[in-house]
Amino acid sequence: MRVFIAGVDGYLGWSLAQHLARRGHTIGGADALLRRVWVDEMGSVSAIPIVPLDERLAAFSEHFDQQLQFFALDVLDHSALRTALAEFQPDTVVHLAECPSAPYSMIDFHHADFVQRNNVSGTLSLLFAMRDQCPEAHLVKLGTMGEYGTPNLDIPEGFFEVEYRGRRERLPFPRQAGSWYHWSKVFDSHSVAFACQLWGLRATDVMQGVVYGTWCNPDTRLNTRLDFDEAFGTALNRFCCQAVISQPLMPYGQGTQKRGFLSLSDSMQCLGLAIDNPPAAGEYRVFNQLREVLSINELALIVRAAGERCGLTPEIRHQDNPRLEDEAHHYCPDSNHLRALGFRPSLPIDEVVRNMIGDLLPYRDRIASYGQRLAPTVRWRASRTVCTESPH
Ligand code: USQ
Repeated sequence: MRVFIAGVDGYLGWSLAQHLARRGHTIGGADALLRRVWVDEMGSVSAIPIVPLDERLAAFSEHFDQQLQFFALDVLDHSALRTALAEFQPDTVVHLAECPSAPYSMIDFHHADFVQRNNVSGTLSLLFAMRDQCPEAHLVKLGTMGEYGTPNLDIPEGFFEVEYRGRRERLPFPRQAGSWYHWSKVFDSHSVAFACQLWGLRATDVMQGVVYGTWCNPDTRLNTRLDFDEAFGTALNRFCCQAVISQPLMPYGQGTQKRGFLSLSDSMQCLGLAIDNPPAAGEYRVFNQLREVLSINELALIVRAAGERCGLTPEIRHQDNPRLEDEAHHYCPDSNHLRALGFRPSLPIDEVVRNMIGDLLPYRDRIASYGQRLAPTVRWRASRTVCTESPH
């Protein structure tokens, strides 16, 4: 298949391009390289160094026997996006070109506004461009498990049956997002569902849990980034970096809050399965994409044990929770659709964590020199600064 990855330079995008190329797909992609800019704005770097895009593309063609057709564009640039899709003629479009950070969206008005415009309008731009340039293509849209929040009910995959005043209906499961970022994904879900209904587009909306893991290759130009700053580092990636530089692992609050998790390679496997098994024209389907549910305390214990096996002595130190989130709650999401398509989780989490620590240890000094970026400063209820001017 011809797969167009919007956001091909990111943590998931760069890994996905390689995963799919290895499976015989022809890859094209677009990126405005904004993730590099945002992490820089947070005063941080990727723990695993990444090379400039032209070097990435050169390595890609050497290893995968194809040129990745790259379009330097922002998906908000609607006419550039239309031209790119017209030229590439994808069978599948994977939309990863969004700002993925809850804390970044909670900094102040400008960041909340930026994240929502970037994500919500970017998705609209892509939907209209697909309608006009490749209406048969399958959209794989990255959503988030965080759209659902933590309701006191089991979480189905997108829809549930409701009975109300004697009538029954299949409705979207309620969304109760916990950050301006997560709300942007909720709006996206509604836009994608509506575009399928309106124009007969076909889409898979992937409610992905928190991803962890490195993606390293002997040819380091193929490595994907791994962030650890408070905005772009996810919990387990941050804990591994903390372990490597002997900083305490930092569960927020009681650490009893639970999330769905999956490794980067399991995420690649799941996205590959969604791509290989497209829905019918007009169908909007939702996959909950996670491997297992764990509490943040369980994560910290896994990282501590893995660190000890690697000769480190990680300590766990709870931190006042900067977020507004339930710390004691029910959490039981369904995730049967991908398993029915053949998803078989790969390595267990403790093995992945040991491998991650091994991949990160050579960069210990690099991570340590940005170690102060691990401390949370963005607070959900009171911002760290009052910015009157937008950085964007
Ligand atoms: N947490 C800690 N300590 C840390 C960092 C996080 O205890 O040092 C806690 C948070 O309070 C939260 C949980 O870990 O309860 C997850 O936080 P996170 O920063 O790993 O993930 P989150 O902000 O939820 O966002 C990440 C990705 C986002 C994706 C989402 C999936 O950045 O793009 O949508 O995971 S989900 O969480 O299922 O919504």
